[in-house]
Amino acid sequence: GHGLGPDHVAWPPEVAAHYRAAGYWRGQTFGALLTSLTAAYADRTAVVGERNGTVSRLSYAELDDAAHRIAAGLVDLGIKAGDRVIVQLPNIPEFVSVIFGVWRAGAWPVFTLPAHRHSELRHFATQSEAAAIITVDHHNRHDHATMAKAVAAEVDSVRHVLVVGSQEFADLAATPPRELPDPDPGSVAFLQLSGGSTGLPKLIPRTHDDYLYSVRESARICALRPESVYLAVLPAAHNFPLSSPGVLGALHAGATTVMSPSPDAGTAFRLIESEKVTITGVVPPLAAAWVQAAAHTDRDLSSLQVILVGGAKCSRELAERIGPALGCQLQQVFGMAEGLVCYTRLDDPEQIVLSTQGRPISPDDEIRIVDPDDPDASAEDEVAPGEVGALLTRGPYTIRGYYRAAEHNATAFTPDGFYRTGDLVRRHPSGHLEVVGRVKEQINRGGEKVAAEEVENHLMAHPGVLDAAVVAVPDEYLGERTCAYVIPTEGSELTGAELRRFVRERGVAAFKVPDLVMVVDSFPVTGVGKTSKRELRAALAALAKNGG
Ligand code: J2J
Repeated sequence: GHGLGPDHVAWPPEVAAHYRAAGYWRGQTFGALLTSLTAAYADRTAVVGERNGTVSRLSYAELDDAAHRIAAGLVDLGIKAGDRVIVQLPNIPEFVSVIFGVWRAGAWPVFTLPAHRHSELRHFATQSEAAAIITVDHHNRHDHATMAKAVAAEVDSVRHVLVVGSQEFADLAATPPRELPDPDPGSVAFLQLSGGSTGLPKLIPRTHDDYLYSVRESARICALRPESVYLAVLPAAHNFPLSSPGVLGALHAGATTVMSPSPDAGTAFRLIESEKVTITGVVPPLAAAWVQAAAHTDRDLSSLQVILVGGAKCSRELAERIGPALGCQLQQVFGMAEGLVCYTRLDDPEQIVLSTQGRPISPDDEIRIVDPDDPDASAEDEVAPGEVGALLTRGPYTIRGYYRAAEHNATAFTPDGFYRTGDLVRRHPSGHLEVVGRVKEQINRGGEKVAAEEVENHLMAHPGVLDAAVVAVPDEYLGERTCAYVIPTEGSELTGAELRRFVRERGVAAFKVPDLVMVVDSFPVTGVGKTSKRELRAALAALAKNGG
């Protein structure tokens, strides 16, 4: 690799040379991509969306112009190449013009979710030493502008808070466009967020070269064409709706992206009908909700050809119902913001589509399935073919290390650069992977990832909590929910409601607030004296069986 700097772990130079020679890394930046798309598709619609009830449509030429102006405005503000810019925007058309504007300024978007709250935003700003935050005034009754300003007051590096919809932002977005230097395509383009399993969420550095490879191949694998219409229902900043094939895959194909302001079936079905949506991507609980809603909708969903389902395991039962209920083809996707993305292919046999989570994008995605009981297992410790093991991966769009996280990288990656995904998988003879569980201390709450330790730390900040352990509890709708076991300090009277309020008020995304709280005297321990989360989960299962 080159030019990644001391905050990054680059691919070894000979590996990077191979990825270039193989044509995976093509030396194009996001800004240059938009320029070439605009030359090819100028008058076609790039983005459709609503803000405060007003529908807008941006052609490729208009998007290109908006991104040029935002870039010039950011540079005039003092944003420099390599500066980090936190982007916290809902699914509005400006999401797309803003991220391309930041890219053209040579800066790096830091992709936070609208659900993130004060303590998370402050952590991302601190960890990335962000120069600016771009947000909206209000979204879902939360005051994002005030939150961003509070973070700016606490974190020295943050010099600007830009609020889309304000006069100040309108003025910035009206800056006369000018050509700006194109960054090195091998350099970092943005920071994505990790689902995490330890303390605080890690930042994931993705380069123009590596990400555009996954976007280009995703668009091809999902058969996107200029006539396609992609509906973004999940928050666009998440890796799945961003790139699998997502907003960027749709743009790459010259297609149209429709930004859905909400994931609910009512809104999505209305947009599928009115915009003649051909493809979308959802998490399993949403797919289940849509399957139910489709049984009694008056909307015409016949334009829909493909629905991608991923982010969490799609059960066989649900997989079987999706196609018939929505009148389209199911495509399973198993991906991660760190890199590796697997898809079932559109011409795969039905049995494979229903029972696996797909196979990797690239012939150079290296897959090793290793001893699940050894957290230090190396790539050589492979299980027998067809057996379940822990998934390690390395490849042309999988990071070799988190941003500014040397200590964590030492365990999250093998010494030879394989990423320990923490997922338990089995490989079918066809090369397709079936996800059967995980070894990481994470709860997958319907696709939203909760790091057990992060929530435990919030709970332990409560003066009445002596110790806390957060585990997953099976849930019919979400697949899993979170349960916090807490041991009170002597004499303290803890209630679940009080602890949930406490965690929420510390400023975290609502999906991280424990769904269940169990106040106990002690935790079961393992042979080596560690809290046995396995036994805590078993205790919950036994409770559920005995009717709670
Ligand atoms: C089981 N577990 C899955 C699946 C992800 C496309 C799609 C999803 C993500 C994503 C993504 C799963 N079945 N089909 O980035 O580009 C769990 C695994 C994985 C973790 C990654 C994309 N699809 N998972 O979900 O970074 O545990 O990315 O390691 O949020 O989600 O989470 P995240």
